[in-house]
Parts: sequence; C-alpha cells; structure tokens
Amino acid sequence: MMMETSGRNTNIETKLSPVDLVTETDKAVEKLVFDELKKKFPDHRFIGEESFTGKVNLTDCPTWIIDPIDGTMNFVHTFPFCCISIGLTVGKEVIFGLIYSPFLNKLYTAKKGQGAYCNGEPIHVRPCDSFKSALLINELGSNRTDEHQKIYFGNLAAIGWQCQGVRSLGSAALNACMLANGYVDAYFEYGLHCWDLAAGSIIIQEAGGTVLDPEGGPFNLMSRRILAASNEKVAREISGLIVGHSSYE
Ligand code: LIP
Repeated sequence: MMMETSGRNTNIETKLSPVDLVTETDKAVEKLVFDELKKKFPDHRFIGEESFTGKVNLTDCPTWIIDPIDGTMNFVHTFPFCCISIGLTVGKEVIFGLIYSPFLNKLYTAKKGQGAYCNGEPIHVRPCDSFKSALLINELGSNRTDEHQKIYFGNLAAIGWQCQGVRSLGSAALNACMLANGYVDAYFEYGLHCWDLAAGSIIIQEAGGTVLDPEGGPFNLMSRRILAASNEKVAREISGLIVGHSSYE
C-alpha cells in the first residue's frame, strides 16, 4: 500500500500542526494492521496514531502500539525514510518491536532479552568513546510553537557544534534503527508520541544501546521525548549539554 501510493496522495489532512500530516494510506495501513492483529489477539489492547483521540491510556494489559506510517512527511514527498512501526507492551514495558521500511527493504525486529536484528541478521550499536566523535540525529519535529522553536535551536546551537555532525531523517522509528545498526551514535528528540518510540526503544536497547529521558532519568514511553546513544557515557554527556527541555505534561 505504501509503495503504491507514496507521492500520489490527493487527500492530505493536517492534525496537531500544519506539518503534522495524515494521508488515506496512514489510515488504511493502520486498519489493516489492527484487523490482522485483532484476529490473532482479540483480548489485547491497541493504540494507533490514526485512532488517537486526544489521550493515550497505556495499561498493564498486552498492548500493541502502532504507527502505520512513521515519516508521513517523507512519504508524501517520496523521501524513502518512512516505515511501519509496531511495538508490544506488557505491564507498560515494551517487549517486542518491529520496524519495516518497504522503500529501504529493511525489517528491524527485537524481542526483550533476545537481541536486535535487521533482515534476520544481528545488529549492534557501534563503539563511541565520547560525544566529540559522534554523529548525532536530531529532528525539528512537527511541533511548531514559538516555545518549541526556541528550545530546538538553543539545543542545536549548544550541542550540534560539539560533535562531528547532525542528521535528520524525518522518521523517529528509522532514526532509532540507524543508531541500533551502528550508522550513528546518538539521537534525541522532543514532541514524539508513544507510537513513534515503542518499537525503536527496544530495538536500540537490544542492539546494546542506552535509552534515557533527556534530563537523565529513566526513559518513559509516555513522556514524548527520548535521548538515546550507543552507550550511557555518551547519553549522559548529551544530557549535560542540553540547555532546554520541552515538556508535554
Ligand atoms: C514523525 C516522526 C518524526 C518527527 C515528527 C513526527 P509521523 O512521525 O517520526 O521524526 O520529527 O514530529 O512525529 O507523524 O510521520 O508518524
């Protein structure tokens, strides 16, 4: 469905901001994934980006958290970094993650305690001694408020100059995979949702990486922010450099 319709979307709507897009394909993919999973797991709960009605209630029950197209802006523009992202939580903890990009032909998977894989091959973060030798991913995000703008550019100025380079791919899930695969060393972003983060967070951890809250505490899937790196030292270096934190309480 994604490959047939990328760049050909005629009915593009906006959601929380003018750059937060949704297409008919986002909705159709979510319905397909929900319908198929519900056949196998009728008692499980489901959270999906396109079924979001304003408040996400994550419980201890087994819950599938789905972003049918992560990187919808890329999808609309035919930039090939977009994917399906599916996470499964039990007791509010992510125990399984799957990220599939049909355009890149990459399937990333991870189960708790069983490692991370790309197209069936084990993947690992790469060693990184310090942030000054790191390649970092950071995103503008789709929140375009004045407050977020100030925080975003303040952080970019404070942090971007301290490492070897900053990249933005436009898909939180694939950003996580780039870190897990050892292509970059760190990633942080504010304003995301649990469906952007669920699968990616376990794939990073199972690939040997560290996932934290940007303020240095434990990662919280529902906090709408992430700081991840190939190891805890680099994650804590970045946390110490961040000058402004967007909060979505
Ligand atoms: C997008 C993310 C992207 C982020 C955007 C948006 P969507 O997800 O993956 O990295 O910067 O704010 O949340 O909306 O395309 O599923």
